[in-house]
Amino acid sequence: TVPGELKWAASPSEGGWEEVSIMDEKNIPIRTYQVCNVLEPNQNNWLRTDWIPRSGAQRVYVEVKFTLRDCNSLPGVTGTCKETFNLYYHESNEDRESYIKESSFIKVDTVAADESFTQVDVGDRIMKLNTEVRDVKVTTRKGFYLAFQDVGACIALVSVRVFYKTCPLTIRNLATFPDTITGADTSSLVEVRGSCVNQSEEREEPKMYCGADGEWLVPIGGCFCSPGYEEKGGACKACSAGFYKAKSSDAGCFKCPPHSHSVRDGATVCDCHSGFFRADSDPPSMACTQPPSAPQQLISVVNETSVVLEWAPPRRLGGRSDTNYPRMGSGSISSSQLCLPCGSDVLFSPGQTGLKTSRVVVSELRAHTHYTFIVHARNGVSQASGAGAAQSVSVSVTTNQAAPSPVSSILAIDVTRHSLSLSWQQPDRPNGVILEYEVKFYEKDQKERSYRIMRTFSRSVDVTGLNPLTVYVFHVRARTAAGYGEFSAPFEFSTNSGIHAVKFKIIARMLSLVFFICVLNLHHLCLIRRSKYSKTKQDSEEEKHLNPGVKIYVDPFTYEDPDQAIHEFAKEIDVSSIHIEKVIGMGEFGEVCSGRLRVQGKREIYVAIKSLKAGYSDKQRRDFLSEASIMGQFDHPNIIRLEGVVTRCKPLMIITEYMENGSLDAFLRKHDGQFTVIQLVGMLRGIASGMKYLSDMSYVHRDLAARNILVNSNLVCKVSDFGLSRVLEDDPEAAYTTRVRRKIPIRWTAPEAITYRKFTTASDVWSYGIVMWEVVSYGERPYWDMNNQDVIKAIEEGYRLPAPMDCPVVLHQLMLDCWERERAERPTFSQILNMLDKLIRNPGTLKTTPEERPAEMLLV
Ligand code: ACK
Repeated sequence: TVPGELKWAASPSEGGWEEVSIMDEKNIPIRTYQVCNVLEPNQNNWLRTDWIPRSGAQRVYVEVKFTLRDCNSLPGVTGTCKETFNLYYHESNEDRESYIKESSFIKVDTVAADESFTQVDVGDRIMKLNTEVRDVKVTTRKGFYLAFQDVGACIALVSVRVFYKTCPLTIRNLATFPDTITGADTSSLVEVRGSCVNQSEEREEPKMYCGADGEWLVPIGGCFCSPGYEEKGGACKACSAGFYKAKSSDAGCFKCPPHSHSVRDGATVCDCHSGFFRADSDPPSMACTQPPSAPQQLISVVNETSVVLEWAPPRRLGGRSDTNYPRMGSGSISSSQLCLPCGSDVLFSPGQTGLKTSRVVVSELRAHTHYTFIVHARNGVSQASGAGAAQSVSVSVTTNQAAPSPVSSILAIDVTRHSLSLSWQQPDRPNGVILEYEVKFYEKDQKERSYRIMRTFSRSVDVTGLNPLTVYVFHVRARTAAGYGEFSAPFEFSTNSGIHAVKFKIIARMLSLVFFICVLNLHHLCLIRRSKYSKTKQDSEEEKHLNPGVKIYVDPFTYEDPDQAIHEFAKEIDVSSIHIEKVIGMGEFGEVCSGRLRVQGKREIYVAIKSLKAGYSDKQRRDFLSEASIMGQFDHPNIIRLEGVVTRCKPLMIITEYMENGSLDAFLRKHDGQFTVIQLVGMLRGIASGMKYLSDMSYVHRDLAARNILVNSNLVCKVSDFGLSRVLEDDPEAAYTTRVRRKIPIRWTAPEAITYRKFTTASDVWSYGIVMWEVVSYGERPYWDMNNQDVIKAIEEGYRLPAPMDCPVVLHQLMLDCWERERAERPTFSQILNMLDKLIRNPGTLKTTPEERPAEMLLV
């Protein structure tokens, strides 16, 4: 198409390639380059094109059209005539290179003619045109030159076309892929990322590959039309009015659901008609709905201090199924005619909020009080609609008179051989003025077959004329104008043998003195923190009085003959009076069974029987019986009682009172969360009382833990598991410490006992603190699954167990006091007992739980 001369560089410039105009078959003049030196040998004629920019292409195609004479048709050319030419290329950034060495060119191919002709017969307009295409990789420079080398042929170059291939712009899966130049190699695939068409968003990265021949391959991923748009003919078009599309993944536009509309194109959600609403959680496909009308026919039935409320569901549910009664509003009217909230002690069953049913029992209301109850109906759109009072209904009632609630705990403040002095707190809900208390009691062994009743106006009573060393069961109930309330749960107390009568009297006197001082100096005592466990005047006075009469525990191992010790402290029982019933566990020395014991002249009682398995050594026999020798020296309601031993025949047995609820840790785990704080404190009080008794006798337990406390059917806790060598040998919790080859129950043991075996009553107090934690956490394992070494390290670094869930602050503080590093700083069991009694007398102090409990252990 070039109008003038192409002026490609030819070498030699004369006698080689020449630019010649000829007529093509349609008689149109065309330009050609020709060479035809077939008669001369050693031809080397070069023709070079102008510089061709590659324009980003990596592989170019060269299409050559040419004619070529058949050597056979030319006479006298044998040996010199050729029928091929060579195609070369040279890459270059220079667009006007004047001279390029022949050796700089790289050969593409030797090109031969598919068709040759014998005669040039332009007059007949017959031309046999050859078309040959070759491709070549050009990646190193901005462009290239092509060259044609003739070595003695008769050729006319008619056209040279140079091109590259692209995969053309296309849209696939709502993604546009641009016009893309193919790769450098014939096998190469060019990875191309598509871009989402207008009003669409990526579903998964859109990708395709451009193949070497300009074909798109393997489409992956694609796009979705955006909310409010749907696909039409490869593009995204807006939803028309009355339709919506909420999510890009939705298949298309949907008609607006009932009670809603869309006025503009491209709606993503339809608006609710006026008076209709949609809850936040309602899907856009859901019809718009309305709040419910008020509940209907609210009726109330008063039963003493309870009210049963019942109502019918609202007439209109608003097209929804999630109507509920979110909160029972309620208030009581006091004498001042002001409506006050009910308070947290009123019970709503099944609940006060989020009710699905239409019946509620409200109990624990005050007697003779006017109450108003409001029942609200709500559904998912109540909040959105802003509707309030229209959806509620109320009723007013007045409660009746009611009997007082039961007395929650009874304390023995003085115990003698023949009498017990008891005291108790007013019931939590007196429901009126208490006119008198009735005390019912009986010997435990007699059950309720014969009992006595005493009445008193005060909250204490002296019960006299009792048998010594006998367990009595007490129940107390209160009377108001509305009649008697229910009896309290049973509380057991034992008269003593007389030996400790003096001591009990003194303790009682001390307790009342302490109580009197407490009342007088309550505000003063509140200020005392750390110093509260320092020895008070009363304590030292108590010691002065008590010490002379206190029995001291005798170590059975000081006896040369162990049998002498056993017969001094334990009663020999005739095996025929024991009736074994079943095996209840395994001890270190053999089975533990339950059974009955009938001693002449006494009633049959339930007992636990520990036996020594056959094949024992002398040492095992002595260790086994040492427990009985120790236990036999104790006589306290919170220490497991020894009934006797069988040593005269085999197997050897130790008979103790039977504790129906087994060990405390397992018992608490079984009844997780089922006790009131007062009941838990009651258990702790029992253990503290038993431990005080042991410490008064100078006995150091060394293995105080919930697993070594037994519980009877009245929830009375008793300290068990005595012994010396066995104390730490048979406890599965006991581990060897690194410094001493002795087993120690690490998690329960005070640091000084772990480090240098300093076992004292103060180390028992540390263990008692751990027992407190076990009790309040219902048998949780202290320090959870930390290993023993980490526990020792943590304690050394000052960490202490945090308050268990719902643990009153005072109880946790008491635990922390038990875990004072300095053992002299820890409270005595006597002080612990006093503290717990005080808490039981003032249950209000047990209600306070900290605002936020730390999740981690405390640093003290
Ligand atoms: O957890 P438990 O039920 O309580 O299982 C152990 C088992 O025997 C092995 O010591 C139980 N046990 C021990 N002494 C008594 C007892 N005096 N009354 C009832 N159970 C007892 C203990």
